[in-house]
Amino acid sequence: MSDLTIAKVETRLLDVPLFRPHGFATYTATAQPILLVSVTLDGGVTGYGEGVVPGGPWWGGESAETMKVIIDGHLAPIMEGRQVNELAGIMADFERSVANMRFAKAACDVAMHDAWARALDIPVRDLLGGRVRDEIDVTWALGVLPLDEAVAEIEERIERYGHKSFKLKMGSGDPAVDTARIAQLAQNLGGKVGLRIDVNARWDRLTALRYLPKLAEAGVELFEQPTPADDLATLREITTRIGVPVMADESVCSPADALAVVKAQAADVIAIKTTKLGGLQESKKTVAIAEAAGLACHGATSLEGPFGTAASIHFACATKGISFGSELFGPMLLKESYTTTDLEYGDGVVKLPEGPGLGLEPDWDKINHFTRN
Ligand code: MUC
Ligand code: MG
Repeated sequence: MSDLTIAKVETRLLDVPLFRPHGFATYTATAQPILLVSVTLDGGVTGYGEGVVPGGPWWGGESAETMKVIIDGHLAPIMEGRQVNELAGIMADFERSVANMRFAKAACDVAMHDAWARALDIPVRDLLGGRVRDEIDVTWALGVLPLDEAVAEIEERIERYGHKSFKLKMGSGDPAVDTARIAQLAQNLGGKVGLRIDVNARWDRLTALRYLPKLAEAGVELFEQPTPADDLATLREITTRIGVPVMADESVCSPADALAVVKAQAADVIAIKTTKLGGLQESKKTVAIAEAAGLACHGATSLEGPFGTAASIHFACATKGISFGSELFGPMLLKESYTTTDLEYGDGVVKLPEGPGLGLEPDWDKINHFTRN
């Protein structure tokens, strides 16, 4: 077995254009900043992770730039010189030295899983408990778009990739106008596909209680984080009063947050982003808590590129509790990717990439092209 000593940790900022702008509640992304983290072992093997947030610091406060500072200055020195199969010990040492910063820790956690699995010549899924599934449903997300553009994109995505459900971003404009747009879209689609909404925590209680029932009437099948993360009482009120399943996203950024949501009976589904939760091990703990309480978990995305998305696919393919499909579409939103092979999307699913580690190899020409000077 090759030497598992971590020889060096490197980071580089990439700016990867999207094929179209992606409008969130308070930010519109036209490119995705991605911090590519490389962990190289003495044995010569290199593993990759991605420091990614959905577009920028509006979502949770971290950004690719803050992650570079934290990893270069504080997390890399903890990793270098250690054995990569001390991963749990390294992650514990992260906690002693750096509070929070879970997106940054997740990038390191994934890169170490990739390096370790490659050194053992096994897929990352085997380090996470082994095979549960080989593919997972993929919901496609539309940013805030005018009705006709939304219908056209949905029809095109159904045709090309067979998506069976779609997530629609809300929260950026007048709630009445936003709600009418989504209700009309639901009517135009006539139940052909599932429609979900994500307000990214930007509606207050009264707005949510006023407009979510209209979206329920229109047939929306899931409300993702309609109201602020810390207000679990309102999330519970929405969950119990309106009857449409509620998914907690911003409310759950750690296993402890998941326990709080369970105790408050505040949601039916938890969005499992391996990024916001601080990596694959922390995500396993979070799913275990949700599963024990009968909550479903969804393989969620922070719009990662290929390496980060592959890590979440390996996670979902090794975790029975990811029982509510996924939205692991990140690489499809990029105008171009930066690995020598692409993840395989089709018939509404994405497949687990074959091969050791994450199953993808870097395309250094593309990476150099996207690297920020
Ligand atoms: C989020 O909050 O869900 C996931 C898909 C999308 O369009 O936004 C991200 C972040
Ligand atoms: Mg969300």
